[in-house]
Order: sequence, then structure tokens, then C-alpha cells
Amino acid sequence: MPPLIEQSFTKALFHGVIAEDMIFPYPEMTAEDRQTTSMILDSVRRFFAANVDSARIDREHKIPPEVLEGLKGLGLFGLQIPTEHGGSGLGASAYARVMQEIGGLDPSIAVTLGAHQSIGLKAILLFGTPDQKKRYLPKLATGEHTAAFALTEPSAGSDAAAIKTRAELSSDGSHYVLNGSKIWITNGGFADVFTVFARTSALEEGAKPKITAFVVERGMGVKSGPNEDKLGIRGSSTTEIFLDDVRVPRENVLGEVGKGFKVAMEVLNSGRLGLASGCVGVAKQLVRLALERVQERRAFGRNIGEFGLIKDKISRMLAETYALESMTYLAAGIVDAKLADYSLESAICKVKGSEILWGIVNEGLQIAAGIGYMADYPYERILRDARINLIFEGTNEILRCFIALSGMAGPGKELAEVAKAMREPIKGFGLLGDFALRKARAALGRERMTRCHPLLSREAVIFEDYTSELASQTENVLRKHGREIAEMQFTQYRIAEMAMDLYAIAACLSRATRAIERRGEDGARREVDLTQLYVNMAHKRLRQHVSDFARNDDELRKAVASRSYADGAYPFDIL
Ligand code: MYA
Repeated sequence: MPPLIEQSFTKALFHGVIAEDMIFPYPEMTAEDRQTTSMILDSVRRFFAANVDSARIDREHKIPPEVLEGLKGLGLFGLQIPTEHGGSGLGASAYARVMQEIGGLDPSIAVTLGAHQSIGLKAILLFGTPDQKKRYLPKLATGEHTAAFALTEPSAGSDAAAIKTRAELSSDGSHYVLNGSKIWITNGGFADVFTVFARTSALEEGAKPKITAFVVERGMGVKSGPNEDKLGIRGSSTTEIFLDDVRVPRENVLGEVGKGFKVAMEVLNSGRLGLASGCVGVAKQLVRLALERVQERRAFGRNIGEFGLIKDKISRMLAETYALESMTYLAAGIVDAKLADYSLESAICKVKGSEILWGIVNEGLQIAAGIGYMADYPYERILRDARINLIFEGTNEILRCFIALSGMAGPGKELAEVAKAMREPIKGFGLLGDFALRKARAALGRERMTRCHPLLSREAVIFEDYTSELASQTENVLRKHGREIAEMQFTQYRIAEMAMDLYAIAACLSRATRAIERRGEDGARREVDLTQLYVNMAHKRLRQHVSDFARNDDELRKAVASRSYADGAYPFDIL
């Protein structure tokens, strides 16, 4: 196992280390994946144009059965399932590209397909035994069976480890008996196969739960509640599911008994990337709609596209879409290269993807103005559909905490080891040597990003400077607060924001560098412009976060909120 900082590009940034070989050159799909993907995209576009009426799907809260059958016929239920089990065997980048297309065409369909394969059957792909794969994957690949991911419970949303569903091993050891219920299960109304997470240890206060993952067939006794009535993605099915004495054969345990939490987290790592790619697709649709609108709508005798404030919106929409696309396909490339832990990158893509998209929906609707608000036009449906992305697959709040705490874990461990080494200098000498080496290197100057094209050297310097800031702020807060940092969400927020923007900048720099190398400075002009624009925007945020570490009004905010909890309502009236 390589050292932590060599396992993850973003985790390395928390140490001040720029592991640029992990992100340069910007990844590309294999020729085979590119060819297969182009063919799939062609047939997807043709099929959607001829058969999919998104307004109707939204209105009727249902994807028509003939559309679902058509999607199955196109092989869209088995995109990542290996060919030997009847799927298309796409890699992560190719899969992301297809989900991007479908997300842009119809989010309800994207969510249905995503729930099936980004998360529903993913644990079988990642952790299934050869026998489980042989039993389940062929029918899931054709769509004869559909899958769902059943983790969330009424008292376990963000706190996924708090699930109460129990799995008791039968006295003869042949099967588990599952009892409990799950909420907000996408595809819950019709899925045939569920990845269910249940406790296989007693519920003990303060103790680490033992959670186990199971493949559960509907026929084993899973019952569904009615479809929830939702703000958006109305064509997708979201239901409660009930497990009452559901007998699950022991051979349906996924991965190891008691290691199900890791199974859930690994599945979500991949799911979050699928979500981000869907967001890329929707963002691109909005850019297209906005560009049409600004060229057709006239005001004060001119196309509105000529006004500065519209140009400001359009330029931001483009730069943010470029950054999101760059981040998502960099992370997907990291997955395809199988060389790194991509948990932080996928969480970042999910948070940034959902928020960039939300901002773009807002601006796109604003540019459309009056018609943007009318249900006859697509904006209001897109707005409703986009909102969920900030909530599901990990709320953006819990994911910010995850990004910060998981990123700080490495430096935290290192600091603890150094403290120990200082107490026991002889035994700890080796560790201190490594740490001292890195400190010495940092003292000599910041880490460099050497593989970035010189045309982007100003942006590369910003990246280097703030990487070093992230590492020193991390060290400062860890030294000052130690384990207390786990409770300090305002600080976690700043750390997470910095890490997210640094990853985004790195992705843009790597991609734009590849573009310049391929097409020369003029040929890559647009990529360079968008990278510079994104970096300018990110730079302002980074500067602000760094200054907020020193001076902020965190305590005032906490006090205002706490007092209002006691008041129970807004405390004033003008009368
Ligand atoms: S599905 C439901 C989604 N639910 C969530 O995402 C739950 C969010 N909560 C969490 O992720 C966890 O509870 C957190 C951990 C992170 C808060 N990779 O002590 P810990 C390891 C690898 O921090 P906790 C849905 O919405 C960690 O290192 N490992 O745990 C679908 C540690 O390991 P070790 C990870 O404090 C909707 C251990 O776990 C990760 O309890 C349908 C414990 O960690 C990780 N990421 O909290 C979607 N995280 O013990 C369809 C933690 O070895 C979408 N660990 O140190 C389709 C989209 C289509 C497109 C749409 C277009 C518009």
C-alpha cells in the first residue's frame, strides 16, 4: 500500500503536496470506450427525440412503460456491467459521459438509471462473489430486473451508520432475518433487487455499529409503500420499503459480515460521480437554452446578449460548466486508472456539481425572465428537478464535513505521530525523519505544479500558493483544536471550500494544458479563457476563506441561532 499522500490527489493537498503525476496528462477514454460511447450516445439522442416527452413524464409522475422498455433495449441498464455478464462493460469515464447525456435530456430517467446502476447494483459489481455476479448481473444488465440501494432510514440520513434495521442470523446459520424499514428509496416501487444495509450487531450507545450489506430480492418479502409526491424528478419512483421477517440466505451477504458500512461508502463514492456527470449534462442544456435566448430576445433595440450584465452571467455559466466537466472527468479518469482513492474527488464533484448546476439554473431562468417562470417552458421543471441534487447521495453539508475531516485525517495522524516521536525520540526517529523532510521541503518553498502549460503559469502559482495555505491552515487548526475539530463545522466548511476549489482549479489546469499541447495556444483559446475566468472566481473565494480563519463572526452566528431556538420564531414585529 503506498503512503496516504500518494493514494489521493486531494488528500495529498492537505499535506501541501501536489501529486501532479496523478492528474497530468488529463485523462482520456480508451479508444474502445470512445467508440462504444459514441454509438450509445447516438442511439440515446435518437431514442429520446422520438420517444421521450419530459413534460408528460413530469405531469404524470411516471416514465411510460414503453419508454422504459426502449431504454432497456438500448442496453442502458447494463452500462458498467462486464460484457461476460451481458452488459456493455463501460469504464467510469464512458459511463459518466452517457449519464451526462441522459441527465441533460431527462433527469427523471437519469435518476432511475442512476439508482439502478450507479448505486443499486454497484455493490454486486464491487463486492459480489463470482456466484452473486453470475446470479444477479445478467438480468440486471438487460433491465429484466431493476435494482435499488436501501440505506436511508427515518433516523439515519446523513448519519448513515445510525441505521436500525436488524439482521439476525438464524440458529442453523443458513440465513439472516431482516427487520426494519427504509425511506426515500429511489426505484423503491418496482425494483426487484435491493442492496440492503442492516445491523448485525446490537445497538449499543457509543459503540461502532457492525453493519452488513445484503442482496435482497423482492420475492424474499420486501414490501413497498406508495410513490412519494415530490418537488422534482417526478417520473422517478421514491418509496418507503418494509422488511418484516425477510429471510435472506447467508450467501447473499455482500462483502464481509460487519463491513457493510465500507460497502455503502464505496458505492456512494461511485454514485456521487454519476450524479455529478448528470449535473454536467443539465448545465450544458441550460447554457444552450441561455445562448438561444440571449440571441433571440430583444430589449431597448438590441439583443439582450449585448448587455454587460447578461455577458457576465453567460461567462460565469460557461466557466463553471467547464470547471465542473473538468473535475468530473478527471475524477472518472482517476477511477479508470485504478490508482487512487477517489472518495474526496467524488464528494467534491457531487457538491460542486449540484451547486454549480443550481446557480446555473437560477441564472438561466433569470435570463429567460418571464418565460423562465412559466410551466410551458422547460426552466421551471429543470429547476425543480435540479434541487434534489444538493440533498441526495449525501447532503452537501455532511459532504463538506466529510471532505474536511477526511482530508485532515492524514495530517492529523502525522502530527500525533510527531508528538509521539518527540516523546520517544529513538523509536520515533524514522517517522520524524519523514515529517522533517517534508517540513524542510515546504520551508524551502512551496510545492510546484511543473506540468502545467506556461500560458497558465499565473493560475498555477495561485494553485501552489493556496495548496500551501490549505496545508498550513490544516496544521494550525489541528494544533490549536486537536480532536475538537470534529465539532467545529464553521472551520470544516472553510477547509472543505478550499479543498474543493483547489481540486477544481487543478482539473481545469490539467485539461487546458492538454488542450494547448494538442491544439496550440490559439486552438485552445476558449479553454484557456474559461480556466482563467474560473481561477479568478475561485481565487477570490480562497482569499476570503483564508482571511476568515483569522477573523470571523462564527461565535456571533452561533449565538444568534441558539437564541432563536429558544425564541422559536422571528423575534420582532414592526407594529
Ligand atoms: S442514497 C443515501 C445517501 N446517503 C448518504 O450519502 C449518507 C451520507 N453519510 C455518509 O456518507 C457517512 O455517514 C459519513 C460518515 C461520511 C457522514 N469512502 O467515522 P466515519 C470510512 C470510503 O467518518 P461517520 C441516496 O441518496 C471512514 O474512512 N470510506 O463515519 C440515493 C472510516 O473508515 P475507517 C469512507 O462519522 C438517491 C469509516 O468509513 C467514506 O459515521 C438516488 C467510518 O467513517 C467514503 N466516502 O460518517 C440517487 N466515508 O474506520 C440517484 C467514510 O477505516 C442518482 N468512510 O477509518 C442518480 C443521479 C443522476 C443524475 C441526476 C441529474 C440531474
